Amino acid sequence: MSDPQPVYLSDYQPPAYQVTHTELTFDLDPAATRVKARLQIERHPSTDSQAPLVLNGEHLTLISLAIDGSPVSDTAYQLTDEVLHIADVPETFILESEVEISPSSNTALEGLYQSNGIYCTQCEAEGFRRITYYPDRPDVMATFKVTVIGNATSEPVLLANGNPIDQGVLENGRHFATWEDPHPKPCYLFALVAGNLHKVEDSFETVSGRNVALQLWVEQENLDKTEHAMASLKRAMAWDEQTYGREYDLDLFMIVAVNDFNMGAMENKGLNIFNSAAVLTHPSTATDAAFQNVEGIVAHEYFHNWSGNRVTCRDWFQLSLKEGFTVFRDQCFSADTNSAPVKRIQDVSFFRTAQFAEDAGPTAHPIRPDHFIEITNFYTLTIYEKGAEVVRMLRNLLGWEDFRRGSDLYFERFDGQAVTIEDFVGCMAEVSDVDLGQFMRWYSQAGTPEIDAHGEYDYAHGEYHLTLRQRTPATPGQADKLPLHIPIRMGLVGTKSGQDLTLTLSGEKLGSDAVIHLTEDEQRFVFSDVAEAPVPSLLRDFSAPVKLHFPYSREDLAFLLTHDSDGFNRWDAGQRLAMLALDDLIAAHRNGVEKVMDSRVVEAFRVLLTGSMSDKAVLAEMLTLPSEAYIAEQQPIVDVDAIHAAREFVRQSLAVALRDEFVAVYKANQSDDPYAPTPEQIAQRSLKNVALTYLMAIEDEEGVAFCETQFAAEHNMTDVRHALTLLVHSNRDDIASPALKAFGEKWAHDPLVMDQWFTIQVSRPQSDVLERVQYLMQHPAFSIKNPNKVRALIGAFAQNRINFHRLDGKGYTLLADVVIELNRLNPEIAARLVTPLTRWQRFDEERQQLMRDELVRIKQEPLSSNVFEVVEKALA
Ligand code: B3K
Ligand code: ZN
Repeated sequence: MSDPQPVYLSDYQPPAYQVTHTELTFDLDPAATRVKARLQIERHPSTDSQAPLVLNGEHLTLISLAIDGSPVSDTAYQLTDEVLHIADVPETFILESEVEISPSSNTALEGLYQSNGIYCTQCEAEGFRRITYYPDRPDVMATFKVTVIGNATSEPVLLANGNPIDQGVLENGRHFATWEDPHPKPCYLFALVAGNLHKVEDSFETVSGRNVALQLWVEQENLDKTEHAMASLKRAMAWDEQTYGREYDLDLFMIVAVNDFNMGAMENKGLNIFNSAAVLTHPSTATDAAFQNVEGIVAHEYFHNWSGNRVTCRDWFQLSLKEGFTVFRDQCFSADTNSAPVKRIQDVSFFRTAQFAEDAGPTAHPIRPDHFIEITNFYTLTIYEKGAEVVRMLRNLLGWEDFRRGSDLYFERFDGQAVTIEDFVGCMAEVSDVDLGQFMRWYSQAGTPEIDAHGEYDYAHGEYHLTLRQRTPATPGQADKLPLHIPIRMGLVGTKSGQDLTLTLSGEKLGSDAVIHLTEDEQRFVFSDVAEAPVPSLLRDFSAPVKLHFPYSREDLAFLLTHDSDGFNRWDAGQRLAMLALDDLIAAHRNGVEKVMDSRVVEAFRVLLTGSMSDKAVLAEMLTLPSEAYIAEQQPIVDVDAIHAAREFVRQSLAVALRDEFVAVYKANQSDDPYAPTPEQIAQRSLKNVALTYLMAIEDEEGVAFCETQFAAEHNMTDVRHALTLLVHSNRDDIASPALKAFGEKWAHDPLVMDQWFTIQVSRPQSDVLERVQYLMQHPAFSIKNPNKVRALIGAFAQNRINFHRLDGKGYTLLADVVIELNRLNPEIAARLVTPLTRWQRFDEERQQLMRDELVRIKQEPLSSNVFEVVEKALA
């Protein structure tokens, strides 16, 4: 067998044949579902009349094939494992086919499969080809009419995209429903659901006064977990009308929750299918983070109705066109609905940890890749989150009003079309007259740009000289990089006044907070009329997805921590200050020298804890130390043990020095109010639980008692889970073991809570974790076929840095074993799971060798194209 081959953006050709209308009939059966397709097909005017019709199709058994009512003879077509080739077809015709598929044996969860007995589909990116023979590409857009036939008892509910137009009873206990979607769509947005589902219903009146029925379909036992998702949906619908002028375009919008799903959710037209983890919430089963995640994902999928569905991607290289824009939209929605600074801090914190790591590793790729082997591998942090950062930069470069005009133009001009990133950016340039030529490089250059900044205050002339130098490191296949257009929002904070000074650049007054544009490799900015020595506050609100280095002293950082007018940079100053202390401690640990806590960090924390900061949510973030993963990203070679030891030392030192303050904060933020996922309550819980985390760093007796009480009170899952986690991660097994057991028994029936139960155990620092993972893989609640379980147990273990990276290599072996098994069952999940091993270059030689050995072992297997592509890059 030859290795899978890449496809190239430069090879793009418009489709030779368009499907203008698609009719499908599904006769459902677990192992032998019959799918009849009736496609109206037209040859593209520029296509040669001899051009064959080539349709994608995988894992299909062809039963029959006819053109305009006449069977296609065996010699007139060719069939491979991947395509159906018909040599001679008319200019316009009806193609009818019938195939058989087996949803019950579909463990890849792409195409039509069964989850807990419920039939459901996942077609993005290339899953529709597992349903019927079709030109499975996003630039083929058709109207759809779909009939679903199922068993009336086991599949009382039969759903598809669009509006229901017919239903009825058939013989042998069967029944049917017919659905019609009037909006032409690519087949990746096709959806079908059938099973024993129950609905919660609501409605939304659109801005133009139309009534839209909203339905949330779940299994019966989950009916009490839908309220938050429904409320989030309504908020998202209203927000998109108010913010982007976008109204919903069908009379019905449905969301279905299923347990087995590769990603979070899918934006199928009018029929979103969700991973149950991304939709179900209840105060007793879901944490605040889960509530916020659900709100964000419900909104994200809804927003796709315009950014993705009405206007879609020409080809999969343009994936970020819909994903980057839609992530940006959902981020803004969540910021408007909750605490804006906290949303930004959390997003950036995650971005700088995970996307920076991706951009620095062997699978680094541009926001618009120029080739891929398996598109499923490109649903990445780069396409999604870096894509969103680039859209955010556009919004900031144009200002909101022009950006909104550009977005209006984009939606109007390209409605019903499949387009490119140039089309989107072109609209933005057209309405604003901003030259975005150089800016386009963000889409084609991979890697995280690094900016070295230096500043000097010239007392004699009252000037501040700021020099910025940019470089983007080489990434696989891209050795040389060109300078990017980097907008840097900044201020100069006067060290005497503590205020932002007015920025005057080349005689022009820019105000006290302004954006400067770095476009060259190196640029010098001279600010005049600077009356006092300032500390620069650079990259405010993380105005560009870059690493910015400035030689701040610890005094500078302590000053910015309390004086910067930009909330994000106040937080970032705290992170930088903590990082400087952590660097010293990591070095001390490596050199076997006694660790000494930097008193400036202690004092900064004391100021925070006892000061008058009113935003508890931001305060909780400011009191949170950089994660081990983030610290690792800052080190040239990752020393997992030194990082863990240094961070623990800081946590314990702060807890010892500020014990009484933490106790006071904990007590002051207790509440018996009934749970609500409001920003105020979430802020209070975060702050309380951060304080408790410090107290448990020293296993303070009062802290242990707080944990026990908080766990036993069962007030809400945020508090219960946090208390249980702290106990399980402490050395108080006497209390933790019975608590863990009780929790596991109480929630044995709830898969989403059992996911949490798995994660809590396998992320503890104690060295027995590997054995625990092996043991829990045999637990009845675990299944390797369920992606949520794999993420909760194996994925979480691979994030447990000191245990996954144990020096005997057993952590790596365990992960590789699971990857090998999953490669056969679910290649998409297998390829994601292998990621931690691909980062081997970042570690010491001994670990590098162990990790590479496991990658080589995986490579020797007969691999799916998904895992092949990732492992091949990792070993290149
Ligand atoms: N568009 C989907 C992605 C599904 C792809 C899975 N292979 C989810 C989202 O971004 O909304
Ligand atoms: Zn999306």
